[in-house]
Amino acid sequence: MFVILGKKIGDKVPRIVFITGATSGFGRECAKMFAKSGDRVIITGRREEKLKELQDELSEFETFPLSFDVRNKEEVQKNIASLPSDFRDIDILINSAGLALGLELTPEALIEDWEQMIDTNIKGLLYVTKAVLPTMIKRKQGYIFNLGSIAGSWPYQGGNVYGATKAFVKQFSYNLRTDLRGTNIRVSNIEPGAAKTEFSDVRFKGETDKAQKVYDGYDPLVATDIANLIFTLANLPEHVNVNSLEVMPTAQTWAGLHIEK
Ligand code: NDP
Ligand code: 8X3
Repeated sequence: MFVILGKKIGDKVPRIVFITGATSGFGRECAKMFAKSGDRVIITGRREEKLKELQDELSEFETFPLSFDVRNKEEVQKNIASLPSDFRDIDILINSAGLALGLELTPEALIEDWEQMIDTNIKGLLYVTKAVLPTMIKRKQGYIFNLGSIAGSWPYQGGNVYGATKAFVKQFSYNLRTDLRGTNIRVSNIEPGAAKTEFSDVRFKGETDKAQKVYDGYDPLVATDIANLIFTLANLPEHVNVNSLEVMPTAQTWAGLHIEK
């Protein structure tokens, strides 16, 4: 029987879970779900106050905050190398940090927005993955969840570079899994459709009306839907690897959204 901070958590051996983008949305809900199930969770993001808030909310459970920007290669390496020994043997990596910026068509889109998406969704994910992999390879165990998107498979107007970064995440996930043959490390590319988080506030740069409109007239996915799926996959037997998981709100199809007037 394991006892963590005075709480019985059954016979389960706690896993060490490293989450990027834990200050909001999918990453935050994953942190709550894994921590409450008795896992030991490293929560990361740029906003220290949000990490503190989450740590306070999960004060009965084991969390370890690290604040860094995934775009900064040195910061990523330094922060991961600084983990105390009881948080170093990472079993599960959830690469959730990411963003879309703008919905302009290519001619009007801002190069700076494209660069930030590429630096975060592609390069940031690569820096974190590269820094976490050695401990997984050494221990011949691990599970990496990458947050792709339906936008990585299906084009839409204004999705130009955002969708392309998620296509990268998908193909990198498959290639990574291929490279890791024989290591016992699992890789899943999670591909959600429209989900109500801070995602649209970020995409529309604080224009709340525009952001809210994205979710009007139908039931979007919510962060717990995605956290539930990731948690379920993480609990499958070790010989099972789900390569990709595409999930949409029921109201969203390849024909677009069904909006109730
Ligand atoms: P949120 O905006 O709610 O969360 C995004 C998270 O990413 C925040 O915790 C933010 O933390 C973190 N982040 C962004 N930039 C950086 C950075 N440079 N360094 C470190 N952390 C960063 O969005 P979601 O939870 O919805 O999105 C999570 C992932 O899922 C993203 O990759 C997104 O592209 C993808 N996705 C989202 C969908 C949706 O409709 N919501 C659908 C499909 C995929 P902080 O600001 O504190 O640094
Ligand atoms: C987010 C989903 O369809 O808004 O990745 O691009 S979508």
